[in-house]
Amino acid sequence: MTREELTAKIEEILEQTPITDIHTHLYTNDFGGLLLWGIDELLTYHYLVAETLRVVDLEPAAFWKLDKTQQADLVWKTLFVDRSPISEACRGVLTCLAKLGLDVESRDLQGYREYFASLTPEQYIDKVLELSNVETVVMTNDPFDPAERSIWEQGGATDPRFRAVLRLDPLLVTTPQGISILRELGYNVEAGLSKETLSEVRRFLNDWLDKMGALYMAVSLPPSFAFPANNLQARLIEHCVLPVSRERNVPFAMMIGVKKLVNPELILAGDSVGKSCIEAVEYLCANYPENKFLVTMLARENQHELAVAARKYKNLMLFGCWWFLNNPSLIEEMTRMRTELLGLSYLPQHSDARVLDQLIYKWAHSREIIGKVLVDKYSDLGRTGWKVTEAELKRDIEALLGGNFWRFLEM
Ligand code: FIX
Ligand code: ZN
Repeated sequence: MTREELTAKIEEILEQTPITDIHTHLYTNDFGGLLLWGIDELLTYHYLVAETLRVVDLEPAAFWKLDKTQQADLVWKTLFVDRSPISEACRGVLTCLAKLGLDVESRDLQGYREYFASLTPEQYIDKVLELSNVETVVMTNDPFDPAERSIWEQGGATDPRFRAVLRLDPLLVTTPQGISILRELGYNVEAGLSKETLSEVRRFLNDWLDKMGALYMAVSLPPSFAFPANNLQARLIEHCVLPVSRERNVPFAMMIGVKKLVNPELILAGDSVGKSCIEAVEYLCANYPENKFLVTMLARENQHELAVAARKYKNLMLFGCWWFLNNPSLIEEMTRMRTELLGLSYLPQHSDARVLDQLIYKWAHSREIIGKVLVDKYSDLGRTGWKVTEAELKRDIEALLGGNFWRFLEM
């Protein structure tokens, strides 16, 4: 194959291969208003709120007093009209509109709103999954949130295209609050983490893994995350999460490196990033070989050592270009490095979509970059005389876009 033929074939296969998006903040329509979609939600995504509040003459508190439409109007004027929408999060909004067949050149925000108003959530879910070719949307589900919990207690997610994840931040990061909620839910727990409490926490994990049919357990951890450690978090991980994870053969996902609320006024947009300690990941993978760990780290500085760690432990599956890394320059850098170090045994991307429409742009942008890297890598292969077949390209790309995840779950 010539480079041009290889490029066309790789791009075609990337487009045609259905994706499993292993980490999102999306919901099925069963969850009502928790499922965010449409232009006003796209424009008020916390990435764009941060970019707006950097340049607009308005205090965050005043911004939050605006209603959703007013917030979206301000973001649109500030980032799209008064300035060119050149950031990745701005461009993403326009990619969504373009892929939906709307006239981006018109800059007609009202017209865009009328389009979305003409759709039902069910219609739009079908449209977005078709346009993005995302076959499975893996959610982030929080039983500590009363609004979400009540939906699960009435039957939960009923759309098989969406799968659940048991998210544990209130228990593992803000432990006192998590323990008090478990007590309210009828679990016999107390702050001191007695043997009885640890047993009851395991019962809670099993109850909710069952209720949700969750694919894995997950937590977001600060740069200071250490393991082993003499603290509540380590005790709960060691005596509750890891045993249940092992017994049920479900991975434990650690998303490491978030500095929460460095600017609290920005609320969701107020989190930042810090370099984390790879030794905690290495210790867990080495000392709990029967456990499986999905890991993504938020600092660019952690990416090389995480990829090297993945070479050492088959029970470590690294995934995604998370949050502040989900930008073309860093996605390309990370995907090249990971392919060179790990071949095809990793998961290059997840969307982290909070707004349904974002599946369209986050995957369109990532496919383009992953394709660029793969063309170079298979071209390098070709120069040795190795001729990769179309079937092999399909096999390899299927692995990267989700197959590795499902096989890791089965491992
Ligand atoms: O902890 C997480 O799942 C993070 O992805 C979110 O808290 C974060 O706000 C986000 O959506 C980043 O893309
Ligand atoms: Zn997330």
